[in-house]
Amino acid sequence: MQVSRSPAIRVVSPLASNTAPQRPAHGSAAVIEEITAGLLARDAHTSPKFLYDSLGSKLFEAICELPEYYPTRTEASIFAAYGADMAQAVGDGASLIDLGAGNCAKAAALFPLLKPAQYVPVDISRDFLLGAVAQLQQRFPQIEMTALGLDFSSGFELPDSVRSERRVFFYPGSSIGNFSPEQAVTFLRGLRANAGADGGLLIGVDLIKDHAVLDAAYDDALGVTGAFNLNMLRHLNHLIGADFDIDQWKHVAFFNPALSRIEMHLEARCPLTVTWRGGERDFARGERIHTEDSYKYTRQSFVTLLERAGFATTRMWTDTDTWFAVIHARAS
Ligand code: AVI
Repeated sequence: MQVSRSPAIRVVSPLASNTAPQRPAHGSAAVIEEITAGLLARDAHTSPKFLYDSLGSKLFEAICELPEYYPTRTEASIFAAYGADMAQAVGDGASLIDLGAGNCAKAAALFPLLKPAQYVPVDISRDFLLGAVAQLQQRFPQIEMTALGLDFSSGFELPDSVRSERRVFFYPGSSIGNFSPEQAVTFLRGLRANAGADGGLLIGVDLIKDHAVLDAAYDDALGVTGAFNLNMLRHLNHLIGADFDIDQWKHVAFFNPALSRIEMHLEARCPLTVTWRGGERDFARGERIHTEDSYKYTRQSFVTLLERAGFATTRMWTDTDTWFAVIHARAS
């Protein structure tokens, strides 16, 4: 049960001389400020981007292998079954801009069918991208490749090195679900502006299904998703010099049908106090930190969202259970 009461908050000046030695904070001033604001909010929350330090990224890879986590394998089955159809919808010779490309494997599997003229993988970790792209370039020498290391989630503009004709954004994995619907429209409008009049979008979207299936996908029997969520506390300890004790917190995840989203929280197992560089907060037993949302759509609700962002859906492919959809849309 979520305890809803005014939090006991003490804001401590970062420069104040405390008797207890402060743990070092490794985040920038802006990061410390962002996290502090979330932790001191009445309903404490943190951005899901803090789930992904190097261990968090490995735990997410492990999640994708779990029997309960259907999105990865379901989307892969749709690409495998309908890749040729998708290539026909997209058309060859496009500039394929892969958002959150990681190891570039999803896009690379489609290259023989999509035959892009240019491949532009975008990821926050440029060093990781460069290694993956060097290998890909050897396998596909005919495709021009330009890696971009940037955080695309908060708006971006493509550099001139990206061809201006036939820009097609590739956004698989249902990461669009980690934005609220309003944020998603804003984000997609940004893609529409960058795509230009002849551009498009190939996107993976997770669909509403049996709630038990959804709950299990975010609260697996092995506890990998729990470790992924709890690992955020280790990451926060590093970033803001906090003293979160992992043992005092538990992973909570459930589908909220009213908002059509999975919610992930970390719940205090006992009354406790957390201190960090510049702040301190008491948490009651049962009080939570909201760490992530993962919105689920109906096919129609996502088409409507795309329309609000200036895209017209041309094709949609799903698995036989209609658990997941891949959509091609063009600028309208
Ligand atoms: C990255 N994103 C699409 C995942 C999701 O399903 O929302 C993140 C995740 N969180 C817990 N499990 C997976």
